[in-house]
Amino acid sequence: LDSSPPLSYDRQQWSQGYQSQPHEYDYWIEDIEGEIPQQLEGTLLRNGPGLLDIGGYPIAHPFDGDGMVNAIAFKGGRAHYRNRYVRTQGYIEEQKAGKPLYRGVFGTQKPGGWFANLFDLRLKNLANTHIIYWADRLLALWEGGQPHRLDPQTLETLELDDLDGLLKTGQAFSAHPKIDPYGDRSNPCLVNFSIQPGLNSQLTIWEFNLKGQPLRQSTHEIPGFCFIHDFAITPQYYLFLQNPVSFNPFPFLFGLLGPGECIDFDRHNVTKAWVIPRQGNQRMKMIEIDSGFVFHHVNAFEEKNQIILDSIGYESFPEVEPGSDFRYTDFNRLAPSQLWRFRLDLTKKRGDRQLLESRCCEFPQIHPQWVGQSHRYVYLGAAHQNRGSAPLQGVLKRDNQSGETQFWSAAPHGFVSEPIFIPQPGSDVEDKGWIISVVYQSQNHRSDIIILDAENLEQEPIARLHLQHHIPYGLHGSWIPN
Ligand code: 3ON
Ligand code: FE
Repeated sequence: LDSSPPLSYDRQQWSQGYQSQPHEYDYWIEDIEGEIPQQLEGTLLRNGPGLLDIGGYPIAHPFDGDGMVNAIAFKGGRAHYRNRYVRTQGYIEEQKAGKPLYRGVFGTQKPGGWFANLFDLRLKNLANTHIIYWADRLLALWEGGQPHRLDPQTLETLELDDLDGLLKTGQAFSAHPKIDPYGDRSNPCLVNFSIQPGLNSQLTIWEFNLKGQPLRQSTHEIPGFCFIHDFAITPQYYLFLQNPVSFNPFPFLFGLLGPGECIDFDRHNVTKAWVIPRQGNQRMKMIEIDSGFVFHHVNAFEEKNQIILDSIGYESFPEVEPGSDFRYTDFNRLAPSQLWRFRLDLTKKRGDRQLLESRCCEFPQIHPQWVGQSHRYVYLGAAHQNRGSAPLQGVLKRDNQSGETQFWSAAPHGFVSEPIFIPQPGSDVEDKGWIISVVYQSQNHRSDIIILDAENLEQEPIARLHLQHHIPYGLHGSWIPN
């Protein structure tokens, strides 16, 4: 007997959100329900795969899609929409050729079978994962290569940026930089890393001041292969989880699989948490924990001799089955991603874990002033049902003090993106502000920008901005205040 509740979504409707959006738009949004708060002034920038096919050839995985940047600018109660493709070398060449010319990390192959892909180890820098604005530079990020710098007004692609010579040609710059609100003598600083994977992996970490000048740089040798998508910071430490995975390069070399498909989860091994001091000559510490697989962290903070780390954990690496089509994902066969809390004891060098929230969730966000500090609230994209794995259809807010949650849902036809928290100007209350999310509305194949009251998440949206078209499911974004 199947006792599970009826699905809160239709799989066919969900998969329509993965249709390409080849057009580039530039218009004032006219179709608005509710009112845009006058105090909401700034630009929401979002990145994500915009093309799910190249000249009609379907790509194998959404993470292989060309980066399309969206800018929604709010001013005086009005909103303007613009999207532009990042003119990466691969995008330009492939659009001209009308077919894939590069292999993707997650399994996209050039047409012509394994022979056409044999020993072609070039990867396309997709610039599709995140977009940040720091020290007058607008950067589209992809963790396998250098950032692309864009024009902040027009979103035109300017150049592959080596950050004033800091990055070597092709060197990675992760897609998950952190802003430490007080890191540079009480001023904000940007912290990011680069991984060069191998039998031993090289980890480089940088900190930049408000002018974009490097404050610190350090390099660390991590034993074994690393696939590290995100990290966390506290005032004293950088934190990296080395997931228990191994890498077998041969199917990639021989033209059979993308490198991301050559990663195997090793369920008999544990995760290594690397705790690296930001300053001084203390050595890095390694603490073993049982975490499953982690892409994203919520935040970390110090508590006496412990570090608390909140992360989204999967029971194992969500491996892509070769030959399977992501458009027909059977969510019932996937393990849900859930909110976990890890306690790393620095004196006993031990770690334990606690499940904070069992509902399937991803894309965690907090108030930016609480990065590295004990945060009370976390916002997440979450499934409508509180059990099992499912697409993200709502926004979940969790109060870590009381354990209470609030949930706003776009089900059954809507599918949400990463919820971005925007602090209300002049307030230092942790949940005073707005949540903005892009919601794909499958019933009319268009996207809405919704503005929620972060304090009272379950109320009707303050405003719902109807776009003239859809935005394919995206990855990460930033809020840039005016
Ligand atoms: O040997 C290395 C292996 C490897 C995998 C070489 C490498 C550095 C080129 C590499 C590349 C990794 C890359 C480029 C990873 C890119 C990841 C990416 C674009 C996105 C990751 C997203 C993660 C999550 C959890 C997304 C969730 C989405 C939803 C819940 C649904 O909408
Ligand atoms: Fe990410």
